Amino acid sequence: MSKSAIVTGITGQDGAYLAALLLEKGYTVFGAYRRTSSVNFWRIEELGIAGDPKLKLVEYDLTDLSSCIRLLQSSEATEVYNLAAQSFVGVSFEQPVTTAEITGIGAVNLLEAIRIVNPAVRFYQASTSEMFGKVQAIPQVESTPFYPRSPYGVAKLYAHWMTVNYRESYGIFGASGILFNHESPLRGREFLTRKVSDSIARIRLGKLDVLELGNLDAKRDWGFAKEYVEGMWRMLQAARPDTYVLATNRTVTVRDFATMAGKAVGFELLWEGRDEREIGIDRATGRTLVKVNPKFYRPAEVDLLIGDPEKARRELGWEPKTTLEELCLMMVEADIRRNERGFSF
Ligand code: NDP
Ligand code: GDR
Repeated sequence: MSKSAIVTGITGQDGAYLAALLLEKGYTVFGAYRRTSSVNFWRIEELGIAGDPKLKLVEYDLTDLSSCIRLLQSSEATEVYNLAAQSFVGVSFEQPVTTAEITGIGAVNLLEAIRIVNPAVRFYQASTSEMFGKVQAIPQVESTPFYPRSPYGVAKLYAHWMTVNYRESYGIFGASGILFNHESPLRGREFLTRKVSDSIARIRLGKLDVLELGNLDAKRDWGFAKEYVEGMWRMLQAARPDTYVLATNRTVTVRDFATMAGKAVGFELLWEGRDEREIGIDRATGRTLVKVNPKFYRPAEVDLLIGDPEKARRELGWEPKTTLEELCLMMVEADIRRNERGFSF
């Protein structure tokens, strides 16, 4: 029998890659999106799956339990991947309540819908390395204590524990993937890597003067999103529901990522000054290409993330393949092409 799955957050980066993967595997995919005056499907269009007859786009409201119940009833899906969230850490400080409702309670609405409609449905929760927050161990693994540092991280931690709780209380197959940052040409432009790749492309094309960033010292473990969604799927095919870290086990500063992106288009960035006065200068021309703007600082920062995906490697056979250099080049090249044709997402 052909399988079917619900993917919430179908309009986001991971939703698009996961839908493509599931379609490739023969699934019928119910891509759930929220009602807005103009829905944006540019990512599934870029992947060429928007018109696939096995991709059914369905409107729902994640914050409304009855809507989640109807989503489960009408689709008769056997797997649910909960990727929808207010996912931008910076915004969560400005909108903590909305973030809690979508990113935290939203997951519980789906878990409740599963419990009511069909407890045999397998559930994937998109958990995050932001739950580790203030570093308690290096590298971070599944047993590392959590210490979230943003309303987003706190909301995700609630959803994570509710997933574990539904697993233990009701025997629901609830898997939680603690995914470290994963990026791609489909990343939203508000996130660091895509902001950098898009801005560096525009500087190279003469469409932007300077790239303004916040904390250059933050360190992140960045992988390729397309590989991470494969890990999500594997978690739901496992014999038992569990919690897994997906990461690359390499960490790089924001500054070094910007240097890498500059190199992809022939800039050699040299860094001068400190803190708010730090700038990145192109060696050949002496031109300032990167500046710090404190408006991009966060009230509380996660300084260092690096994850060890050994458990996922051992139990799921999952491992990352694309290097950060390859990923960075892929993103900058995509943004050069997009900017040349005036594409603005
Ligand atoms: P995106 O920000 O690209 O996508 C988020 C999705 O959530 C979008 O489809 C968005 O829809 C949807 N959404 C936002 N608010 C609502 C709402 N009120 N109701 C319904 N849907 C809503 O995130 P990613 O694809 O990068 O990430 C997928 C998931 O994984 C998220 O939960 C994220 O928090 C988590 N995660 C991501 C990591 C990463 O590095 N990318 C790492 C770890 C976890 P719309 O287009 O309408 O805004
Ligand atoms: P993050 O991603 O907060 O790790 O959350 P983001 O790309 O926003 O920030 C990464 C790091 O870069 C620093 N930074 C800046 N960030 C942005 N966005 N813009 C800037 O100008 C800038 N300058 C410096 C940040 O302070 C931070 O340290 C992402 C999201 O996808 C979450 O949903 C997910 O859970 C985590 O990754 C894992």
